[in-house]
Amino acid sequence: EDGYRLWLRYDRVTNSRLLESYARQTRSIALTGNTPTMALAEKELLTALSGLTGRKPEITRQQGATTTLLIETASAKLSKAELSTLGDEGFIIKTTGTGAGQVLVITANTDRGVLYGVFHFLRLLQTQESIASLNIRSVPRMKLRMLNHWDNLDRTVERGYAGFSIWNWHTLPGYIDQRYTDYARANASLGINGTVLTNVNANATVLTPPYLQKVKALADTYRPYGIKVYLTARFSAPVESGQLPTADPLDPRVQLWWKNKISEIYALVPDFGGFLVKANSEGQPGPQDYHRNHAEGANMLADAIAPFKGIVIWRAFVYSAEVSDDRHKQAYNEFVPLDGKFRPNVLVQVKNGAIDFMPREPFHPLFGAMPQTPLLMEFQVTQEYLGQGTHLVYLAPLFKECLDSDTYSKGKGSTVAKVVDGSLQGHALNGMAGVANIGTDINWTGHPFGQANWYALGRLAWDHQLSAAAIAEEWVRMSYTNDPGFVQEITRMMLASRETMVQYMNPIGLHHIMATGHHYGPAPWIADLSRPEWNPVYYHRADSAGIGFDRTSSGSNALGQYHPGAAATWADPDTCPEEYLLWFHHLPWQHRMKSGRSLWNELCHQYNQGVEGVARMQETWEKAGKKTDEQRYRQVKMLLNIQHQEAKWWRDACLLYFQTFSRQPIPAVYGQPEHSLDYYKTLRFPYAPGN
Ligand code: BDP
Repeated sequence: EDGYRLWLRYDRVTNSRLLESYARQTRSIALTGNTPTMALAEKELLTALSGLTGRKPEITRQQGATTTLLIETASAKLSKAELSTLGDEGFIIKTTGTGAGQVLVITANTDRGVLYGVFHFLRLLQTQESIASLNIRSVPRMKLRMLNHWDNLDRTVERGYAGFSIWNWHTLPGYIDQRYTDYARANASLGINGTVLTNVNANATVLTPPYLQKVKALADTYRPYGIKVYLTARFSAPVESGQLPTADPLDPRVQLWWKNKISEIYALVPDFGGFLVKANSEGQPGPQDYHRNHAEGANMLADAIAPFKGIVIWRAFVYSAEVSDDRHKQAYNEFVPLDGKFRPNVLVQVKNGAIDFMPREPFHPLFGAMPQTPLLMEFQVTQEYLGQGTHLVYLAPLFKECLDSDTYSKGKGSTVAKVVDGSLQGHALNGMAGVANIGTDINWTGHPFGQANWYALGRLAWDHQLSAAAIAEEWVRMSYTNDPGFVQEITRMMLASRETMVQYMNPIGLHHIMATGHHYGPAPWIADLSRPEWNPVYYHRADSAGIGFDRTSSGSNALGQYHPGAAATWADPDTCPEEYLLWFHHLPWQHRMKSGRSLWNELCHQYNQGVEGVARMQETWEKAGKKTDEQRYRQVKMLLNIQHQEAKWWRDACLLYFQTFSRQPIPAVYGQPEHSLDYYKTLRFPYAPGN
């Protein structure tokens, strides 16, 4: 078990009663339609059922008297009314007829919908559900369900911890690696329907004719899986590859250049999805270089791509050198005034929080604050600030926490999920993206449990109402075993893992105290970087009086960017949930916490809880892990050892450093630091990955 098969392992069903029922229901399959997508559905069924039941199913083109499973688009077995609610991606799996005439039908309005239905059906078998009498209707809650790859053309991956980019641009378009199709298949199994192939820190080379041939080869490969290809557009491309003197979006030569470029792309890739743009952020070029705003930049591209039905996804992660008093406020300040100014084919892509994919952040204040603009959610699946490649951290609880947060923008219940699925403001264009954690490692994601985060992102983009627990359980059953004890223990371990990580890295609302550049490990002491907001000290603000960032009206007033319904409880340290306390408040070391402990003692407590949490994960894995294969058992065991060491490192380095301000002892009940603060300060990792 090297992990390559992901959650599509299709090993033999061990429960004999279910095995028999599955074999009976799939004995005679009729699959009509001969599109490439239907061929994929057929192939998947053959592979899966051969594995799951041990018998190669018979698949015919026409329904006959003996058909037990019917797979077709717009099946006449269902009423027009039933089909009409499915859109072009939803599906129905329904038991029809009775007795000998009983047939299970998988249908949808399109072959893509059918493929999704087939994967759902196979998931039922993989997770040992009864299929005796089914009536399932599933329609994705979001239109754009995307992966963003921060992959460079030289195959390095920004913030990638699983090897190199899966795309070998050098051997494209001639060579289509098996991985390209396996990747598409895994995504299709989750309903992911878009992929941005290139890094947001973009390279204009991808827009040159030879590279567009390579893009075409990938788009052709992905099309049958229902996956559209997108590219990042470097805003200065007209200068770099078009030899124009300017990239000013209002300059007619620039507009013409993009128009021609876009026509060139669509001639090769008729269903090209569109562009993702990072502009005027962290040194990337953008419209502000020409004194134009984000809307003017986005609209120029949007106008050029509109005739082809393409879209522009413009990122709100703006982060320029001229920061205000609080980086937290920058995106809101720049984007809210532009609400209503974007073309209809523009979405603004917003990270879940205002700082940057921290272990815990309150939701981004832009959600709910731009009612006229579709906002696309951006989560980070790759674990840049979340333990990178070595920590077991299941991210669905983080995703859910954000999606379930209430923006109050249209009254109570205006959740972030309703903003991004378009239902709150009636946006037909809507969606969710995850920064991918995929690379050339044999198991795709480096850490075997990293796969669960890819899985969770896809499942939540399809249906954000699924619970983190349900998704974890599915994944465990499919990726490991249906053994009830194993499923229960490992699901529990996964669900607790995110909180544990928060505790040993960034408890009580602390944030951005990791090392500079590679972001690996703790370095809350860093204070000498040229831009203030690059320094951890900017974020924790520890001093002899206390610790935390005052974002109330007496401080930066970032709180003022939230609807009062959300902000009111955060504004008062007595009502603010303690998980956000130091995010919004600077409090004295003696501040009394709900536990009765002082803030300092609570900090010690939380860091220790985090370390103990990892020790519990080790115990769980030790017991339950024996029920799995040797290879992954050993891998996860070693990784948990590293995680435990690193949790202690975080605890000790942070507490020793904060102690220089609190001037109080670490209570004896807790683990004491193994080394001095100076030791931790001198640690260097010149080849830490991902930057
Ligand atoms: C930060 C990463 C950086 C990305 C940036 C972004 O450290 O590598 O380029 O986000 O999202 O988290 O643009």
